[in-house]
Amino acid sequence: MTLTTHTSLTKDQLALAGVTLDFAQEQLAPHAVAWDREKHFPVDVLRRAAGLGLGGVYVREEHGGSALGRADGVLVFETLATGCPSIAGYLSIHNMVAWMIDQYGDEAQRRRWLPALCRAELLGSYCLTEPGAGSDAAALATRAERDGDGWVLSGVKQFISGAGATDVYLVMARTGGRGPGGISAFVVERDDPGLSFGPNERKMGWNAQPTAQVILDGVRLPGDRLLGAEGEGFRIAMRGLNGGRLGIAACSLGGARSALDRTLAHLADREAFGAPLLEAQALQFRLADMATELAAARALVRQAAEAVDRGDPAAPQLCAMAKRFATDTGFTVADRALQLHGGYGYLSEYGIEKIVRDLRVHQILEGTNEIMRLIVARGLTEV
Ligand code: FAD
Ligand code: 2MC
Repeated sequence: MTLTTHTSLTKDQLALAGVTLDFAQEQLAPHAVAWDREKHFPVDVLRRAAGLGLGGVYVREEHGGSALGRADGVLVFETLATGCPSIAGYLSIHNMVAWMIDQYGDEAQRRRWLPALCRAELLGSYCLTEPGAGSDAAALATRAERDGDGWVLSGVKQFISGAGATDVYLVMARTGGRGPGGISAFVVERDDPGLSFGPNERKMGWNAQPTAQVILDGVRLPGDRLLGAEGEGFRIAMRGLNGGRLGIAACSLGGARSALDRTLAHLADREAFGAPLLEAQALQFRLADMATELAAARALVRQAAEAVDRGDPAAPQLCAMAKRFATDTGFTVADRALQLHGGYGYLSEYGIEKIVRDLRVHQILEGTNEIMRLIVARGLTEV
């Protein structure tokens, strides 16, 4: 890991990265290929990660969280993703949900859900996308109608990570008129009558976690399931995504870093034309570019994380820049690593093709990279 070592970390951050790296290498990496093949969602391992404080990374300590900032968080998720980007990606989403409840919930809501989410006894899912509203999230059609003191929710959420295996569903639904101002956020529990799930989607990567529709068929909720104020749901959802996009960006860095490290080892070991392939300068230059591009992406991710931590108004744009750049770079680096493995890169057992498949979706989810460009461009032209 010499080429990719961070140089400006505090002692605490180095210790955090060390613990997380051990966990990733011991508890995730040895099983990642099998979980992908068997489509196994390792809830027991998520609970062990929570034992290290990774179930409530950004949640305040009084509710069982680790109270870390985003600059720490990106380090955690990059390091975890060296073991398995899919599991690290799910844990990032779980932490987005926990952060939203901590940030926008009242005291009773925080007490009700956060301690168990921090221990990963309860797992979270984030439900924004619908069959008819993906990039244009403010066009969502799921309705929440008032019913006495409570609400009745009806609609379908599409592509929900963890759906069916998780317990706490943070659902954005329309309580008012068209557009972002008519949306509110609700906490739905797995056992709420009227909630059901579509089949686990068959997909290219991210196979170590389920993806399914969440179907709300007249789900009746008491009034205390509304998170934040009525009409605030879209802004809550977007603020959650600022941090979530950093988590996904960091997972791309971790997956690519692992692919690069494996490539170094493979080329040192593999001989052709009478010498180890690592001695070929053409390949060394390729590795140098991969390391350089990852370092640049990491710097952008850290810069955006620090902007979130200090409440910089430009943080949404910086998060979008970082997500776009790091997920594109991560995918390209992983794909080049596959090429440098020759035919072995294409075999499942080497784990490289799995990283490529996992990182591909990071360019799509939590806002496609086209939408990231839209956010950055709006920031440039809105002066
Ligand atoms: P569309 O919005 O239909 O876009 C299609 C294409 O058009 C894309 O290339 C897009 O970039 C482009 N496009 C759209 N609008 C513009 C524009 N204005 N300018 C330029 N290009 C544009 N969602 C959740 O809410 N929760 C989850 O847990 C979750 N997990 C996911 C897990 C997986 C494995 C996947 C694949 C998706 C997940 N998603 C989740 C959904 C994901 O966020 C959406 O797929 C994504 O936001 C894109 O929406 P869409 O698929 O409807 O594409
Ligand atoms: N941070 C903070 N606030 C934000 C924000 C952000 N990133 N983005 C929008 N807002 C606010 C914005 O400031 C505005 O507030 P106000 O009414 O106070 O002025 C409000 O939200 C409405 O925003 P816009 O007017 O920009 O809304 P518009 O509909 O034009 O566009 C867009 C919003 C395209 C940026 C948004 O729909 C978007 O991000 N789309 C992508 C959807 C997405 O990321 N989905 C991910 C699903 S989750 C997932 O994939 C997982 C794997 C979990």
